[in-house]
Parts: sequence; structure tokens; C-alpha cells
Amino acid sequence: MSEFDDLSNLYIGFDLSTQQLKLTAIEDTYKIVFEDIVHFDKELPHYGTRNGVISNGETVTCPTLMWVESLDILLQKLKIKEFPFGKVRMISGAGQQHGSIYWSHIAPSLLSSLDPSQPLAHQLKNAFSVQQSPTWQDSSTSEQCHQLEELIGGAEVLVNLTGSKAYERFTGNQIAKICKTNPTAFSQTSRISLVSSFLATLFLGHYAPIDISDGSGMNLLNIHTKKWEDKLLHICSCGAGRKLKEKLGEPEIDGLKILGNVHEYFVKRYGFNKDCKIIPFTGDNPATLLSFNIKPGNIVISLGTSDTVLLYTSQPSPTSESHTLCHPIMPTSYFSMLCYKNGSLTREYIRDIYTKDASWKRFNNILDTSKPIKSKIGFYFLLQEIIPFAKGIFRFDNNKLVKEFDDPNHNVRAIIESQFLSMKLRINKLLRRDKEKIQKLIVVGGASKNDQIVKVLADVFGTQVWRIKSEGKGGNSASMGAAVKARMAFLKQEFKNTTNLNYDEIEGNYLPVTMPKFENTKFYDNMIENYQELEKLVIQSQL
Ligand code: ADP
Ligand code: XUL
Repeated sequence: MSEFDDLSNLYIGFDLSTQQLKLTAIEDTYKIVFEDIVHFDKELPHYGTRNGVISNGETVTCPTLMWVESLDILLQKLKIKEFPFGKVRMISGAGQQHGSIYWSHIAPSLLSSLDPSQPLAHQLKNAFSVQQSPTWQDSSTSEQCHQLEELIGGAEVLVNLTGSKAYERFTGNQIAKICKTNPTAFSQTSRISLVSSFLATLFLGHYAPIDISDGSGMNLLNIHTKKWEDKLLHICSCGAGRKLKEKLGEPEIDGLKILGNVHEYFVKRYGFNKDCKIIPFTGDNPATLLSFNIKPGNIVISLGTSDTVLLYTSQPSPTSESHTLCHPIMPTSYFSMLCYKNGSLTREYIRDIYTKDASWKRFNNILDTSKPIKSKIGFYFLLQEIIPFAKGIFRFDNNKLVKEFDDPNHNVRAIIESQFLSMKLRINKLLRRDKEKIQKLIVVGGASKNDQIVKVLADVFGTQVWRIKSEGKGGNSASMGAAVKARMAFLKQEFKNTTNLNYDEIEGNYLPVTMPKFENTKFYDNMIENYQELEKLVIQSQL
């Protein structure tokens, strides 16, 4: 008797994230029934990645073939665990945003003729015109960003068109760099995918479209018309705008559209049902938005490799610091996002310096036994930060820049407080503009498991924090959101419209986990103004 015997339908969501490929399977009631992961550094060491990437100064890439190989490894793990592939009705997925994959001219024939007796990586060796995919951590395209803003008429024009000013990691600027530095590779490219549409392509055996939500992270999509903007294509392709448009394909507006059946490779090799459908895959942040039935005033904070803040808005409301993205399934809606590059990896860096055994247990012990100190504020931009655009570690004691705090352990508290103060500052600005108040704060991502970190979050925001129910499952909101999307597409197909979607059920997957200590909240409220002033000093020091 297997744990899956009573279930008739399963929906799976993948997340091709920075450090891992993850899978979540849910049943009709949105309950999570299965999860698994492949960790790139540990399980694919022959690609030589560190934290899932290859870093070379500001250039941060990932071997595309590693992602391909990880898919077979994950599915093979499931096969060994007797996962009932035959019960999967729909598949969707998520991917780290902005990363790009360059398919060669022979890729279409390789993809359509996949042989189930051979692993994917073996068969797709020649499917890429660029072997190393640029990723979201890359910040090597400042030149392209300046050029884009200048040629389009300024940052504000770009913000109003695409929802964001020019960012180094955004795909249009990465494409512009390839066009300039490696024009041969550009001409040898038949299609450019995002990480999300790349994974969907593997399942389909033909090119999957870029969905408009993940497509909003490229500096190429007009978020109002939901079409590629010709002027931007022209600038980001050294004048070969028409060619670039062909290489991108049409963006997909309908996030629940059936794109086709799963390729025979997966039917024969793993036992998927030949009628199992593939729908558009999206970015990890848009997918995370779907993992919770987010409503106006709900804020999702994701503490993963990157830290992100997601806010639902019905009107596009671009600012120069946030991103406005098209909603992944509601074609007339949008959401706002803030993204911090110094998330979990920078917390790990501080943990490793200030704890003897590099453990979260000791890190938490320091957090638990320390108190906020108003005069001690730190900024931890180990990697080139996005908000604000700054790099370096800065500690202030009584508004004076110091090399180290008198009690070095204070760094543990300072890094956590600093991130949440920065988020609160920006969230308040966005909410004030939308005349909203925080109704609910939901925390997801790897570090959301950490109760001590979540306590500081509740204290800084002065509000109760909700988290996905753990029960040993529910670790990944992006693959969970992708599975929810697959389930919704199935309902849409069954009922021919979306009005029967009882999406509220999903809220049962979340629980309130902690209440704030209001004396601490008052304390942080008094600290935030000074924080803002010191942040200005840090930014000035970069000029
Ligand atoms: P991604 O999806 O971007 O690969 P995850 O959301 O899975 O990332 O988060 C991975 C990160 O979670 C790790 O880098 C690790 O630092 C962090 N993490 C895991 N457990 C804890 C913990 N108990 N406390 C703080 N951070 C944690
Ligand atoms: C969002 C961003 C990251 C990636 C990786 O703009 O760059 O959150 O999606 O998770």
C-alpha cells in the first residue's frame, strides 16, 4: 500500500532555483503530498559550481547542461521512490528570474527526437549556442544599462514602459552584452529562453513561450501592451531588433494555457501519462505569489538565496526602486517586487564568521540572547546590492563608521535587523502610495524556517507573521505556487472558466507563527529614521 494509493489526481510544480532544482506535488485540495530536491553543488559536483553558480568577478553564470542533467537526477529519485507519475494531470514550474538560455539552430530537432533510453544531458550537449547561462546574480552589464536608459530617454521612461529601470541582471541587458561581446553566438542562436521557459521546453520537446510575468523581468516587455517593445529590442540587440523578436518568440499572456502534452521521453522513461499537460512556467517570484491567495494588503517576504518582497497591486505602480511585474495568471493585474541580492548567502557569511561552528543554532542563540541597540546599525552588502546600489560592509556606532562593533556578536542581530528595516522603509512607501495597510505578512524561503529570524521580522513590522505549515513539507513556495498554477489550469480546463476556483482553500496551508513584541516594534520605529540617514551615507561613499 503506497501513500499515493488514495489519490486520483496530482499536480506538480518545479522550481529551478539558484542552488537547487525542487519539486512539489499537490493533490486536488492543494495539500502538499510530496517534495524532493536536487542540490547542484552536492549532487552535480562535476560542474564545479559554488552555491549553484560560477562566479568570475561581476560575471555570474551557470552551466546550462547542469540544469538539464539535474532534471533527470530528480525524476530518477522519484522513480526509485515509486512516485506515481501516471497520476500527474498537469505540470508547471518556476525558475530563478532573469537568467537566459541560448538554444542552437539544431536544438529543435534534438528536442523533438529525444530518446528515452539516453539521459537528456547526453542528447542535448549540442543544443546550446552559449554554454554558460547568465544568471540573476550577474552584475557585469552596467555599460549596457546606462546605454539602454540613455537611448530610451531616461530611467523614468523605461520604468513606465517595462515596470523597472535598467538592471544589470535583467535579460535585455544580458542579451545586449552577448550581442556586443559574442556576435557569433547571437547569430548561432535560434531561441532565447528564460530559466522558466527553458524547463517547460524540456518537458514539451519544443520551444515553450516566455510568460508575461517572468517576461516583465527583462527590460524588454511593455507591461501595458504585454508585447515586446520594438525600440527596446533594437537597443538590446545592437540594432538587430527584428531578429531578437524572432529569437524570443511571442510572449504568452494566458498563464493557464495548455501548451501541449508531456514529451514521449518522460512517458517512456518515467511513466508519465501521455495525456499529462504542460502549461506555461513562470518566474520563482510570480510563482511564490500564487502559493498564497494573496490579496491587497498582503505582503509576502521571501528569504531565499535572494530576499524578495511581493505586494499585490491591481494597478501598475512602477517606482525607480521596485519592480512592477505582470501577474502570472490575471492578465489585467500586476504586482510589485523588491529584490535584495544579499539574502541567505550573506547571512551564511556572517554566521560563519561569528559562530564557532558555523551553525544556525549558535547564530540563533546569539539572536535570542541579545537585544536591539539603537546606536548600532550595520549594512551588509557582500555582493553588489540592488537596493540600494552599494557594495561593502559598513558598521555604525553612534553614527560613526567603525571597523567592528565593540561586541562583534552584534553583527548577527544587525544583519537581520538591517534587512527588515530596509524592507519596512520601502514597503511603507509603496503602501502609502496605494493607500493600503499591511493586512497580513507571510514569510517563505529557506530562512523562513528559522524561528528567531521570524521573531525579529514580526518585531520590526509590528505584525503577526504567517508561515507555510511545515509537517516536514512545504519548504518551497515557488514550486508550491507552480503546482497550484497547474491545479488551477486543470480546473479551468474542466470547468471552462476560472470562476469555480476555490483558491481560498490554499490558505489552510499557512499558519500564524509569531506575534510581535510591541516594545521592540516601538524601538525599531524610533531607529528607522536614523537607519535611512546612515544608508544615505553608505550610498554617498560609493559615488
Ligand atoms: P533558493 O530557492 O534561492 O535556492 P532557498 O529558499 O531554498 O533558496 O533558501 C536557501 C537558503 O536558506 C540557504 O542558502 C540557507 O542559508 C538558508 N537557510 C536554510 N535553513 C536556514 C535556517 N535554519 N536559518 C537561516 N537560513 C536558513
Ligand atoms: C528577482 C531576482 C531573484 C531571482 C532568484 O528579481 O533576481 O529573486 O528570481 O530567485
